[in-house]
Amino acid sequence: FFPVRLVLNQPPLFAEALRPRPHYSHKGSHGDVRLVGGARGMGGALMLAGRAALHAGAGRVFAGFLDAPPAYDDRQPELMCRRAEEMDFSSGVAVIGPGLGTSVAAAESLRRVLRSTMPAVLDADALNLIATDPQLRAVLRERQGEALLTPHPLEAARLLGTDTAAVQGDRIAAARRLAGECNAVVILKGSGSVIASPDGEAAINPTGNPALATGGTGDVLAGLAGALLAQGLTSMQAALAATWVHGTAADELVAEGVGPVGLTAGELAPAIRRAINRL
Ligand code: NPW
Ligand code: AMP
Ligand code: MG
Repeated sequence: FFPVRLVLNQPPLFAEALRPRPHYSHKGSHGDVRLVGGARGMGGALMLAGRAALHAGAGRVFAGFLDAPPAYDDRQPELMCRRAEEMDFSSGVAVIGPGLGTSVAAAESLRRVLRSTMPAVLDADALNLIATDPQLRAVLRERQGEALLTPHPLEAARLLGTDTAAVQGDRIAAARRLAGECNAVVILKGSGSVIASPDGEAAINPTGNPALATGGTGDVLAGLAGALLAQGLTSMQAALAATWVHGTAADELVAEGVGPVGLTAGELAPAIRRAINRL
């Protein structure tokens, strides 16, 4: 048994990767994020992820809906909405899972993303699909592009073939095992999120609070992580930065009286933007 690195997640680990924008940069310089999810009744998950990606600095954000797409998002018309089948996975960064559901069409979109070489954030139902389909899991293990998995404890348990209590009993071991088995960076979410890489490095995140224990905050994290990947961070840098910024946004909102009771996931996006611009 060899010692593996375990550190506290702090800005010096990732802040330098978020370099100042060159004066001559344009939207093409800051990356395309291609989101897939939003099955019937869960379109909001995709919009939350999309708003977070825009507020985290992505150049362009496309939202591919499993359900019929809206013509545009009234509260965030910068989002480009279309059907999941119409999404182009030849460039940019994919974020798949928020409100995706587990239909045959959802699995087909996931297969397309996994077979592409784009860096990809896999969240929510993308993880649930991988947990039940050994073929998809094999495609994930062997894929060329970088992958970042963002399970909450139950999603991690489904992937590991165990239960939530076992995952929570040793969160660091669970995150490391998942990273190794899937050959991907993992954020095991929850109080004190654990970030783990396939080579055994791990970090514990000190930011965040129970105001985040409400629907949609994980969808926000997925969009935020995708935007950081699109701006050139590696999957480990993006995981560290996204987790820290997401928690800091919630901590600052609580300090301002927006929570802990009643903070809504959609309110995180402007606070995420503030936290990133201060780094
Ligand atoms: P329990 O209750 O303890 O056994 P699911 P989901 C556990 C979309 N959404 N610590 C806990 O289990 C998502 O994107 C859409 C410990 C909890 O009950 C997905 O596609 C929204 N346990 C889909 O809905 C907004 C923890 O996991 C269970 C834990 C289903 O996703 C909401 C829930 O897991 C939502 O994001 C922790 N920190 N965190 C929208 N507006 O469209 C979670 N658990 O059954 O996988 O359901 O996460 O809600
Ligand atoms: P999800 O369950 O996918 O919606 O993700 C929930 C998000 O909120 C994750 O980023 C969790 O780490 C975060 N979160 C939930 N509960 C807490 C808590 N008690 N303390 C800190 N972060 C939390
Ligand atoms: Mg979630």
